[in-house]
Amino acid sequence: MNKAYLGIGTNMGNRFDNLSKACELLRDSDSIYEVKESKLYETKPWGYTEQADFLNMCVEIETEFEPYELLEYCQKIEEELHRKRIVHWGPRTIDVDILFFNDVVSTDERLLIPHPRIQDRAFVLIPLMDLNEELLINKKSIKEYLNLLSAKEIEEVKELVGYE
Ligand code: PH2
Ligand code: MG
Ligand code: MG
Repeated sequence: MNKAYLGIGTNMGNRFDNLSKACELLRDSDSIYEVKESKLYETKPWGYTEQADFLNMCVEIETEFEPYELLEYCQKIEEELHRKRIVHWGPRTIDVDILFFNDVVSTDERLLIPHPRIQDRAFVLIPLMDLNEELLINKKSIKEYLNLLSAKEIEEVKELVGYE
């Protein structure tokens, strides 16, 4: 059995529904077991900043998929939730990225694992910490990377009532 970590983000439509549906679709797969969810975070857009705030989370999954099969399944979820690719790093109903897959290193341009920008993104590091504080990138802990970043634009979502 393989263990993988996924990063999920959304900043269009009902963001909470989008995250819920993405997790439901992960659980629907016969090849994915044990979907463990992080907390949810409202985050300021990173990279391309002229867009709405995101909701972000991470999940830890156990899966029989191999990396490319998991990639295809993540893309299927994105299609299902009507993601359109318009602006690079721009607004999206859902983005499902593979962050880690066991300790696989893939340098193929279609599938880079570990995800190359985890260490720059507090919106990924913080929910990853909810799931597993022991994860390492280049032999450094995610906590060490997080100490180098500002986490002030990452707000835990505590009250879901009326949330979009
Ligand atoms: N995703 C991006 C670009 N910028 N910013 C936040 N806060 N959250 C994201 O998920 C995100 C982003 C491209 O994948
Ligand atoms: Mg993506
Ligand atoms: Mg992404």
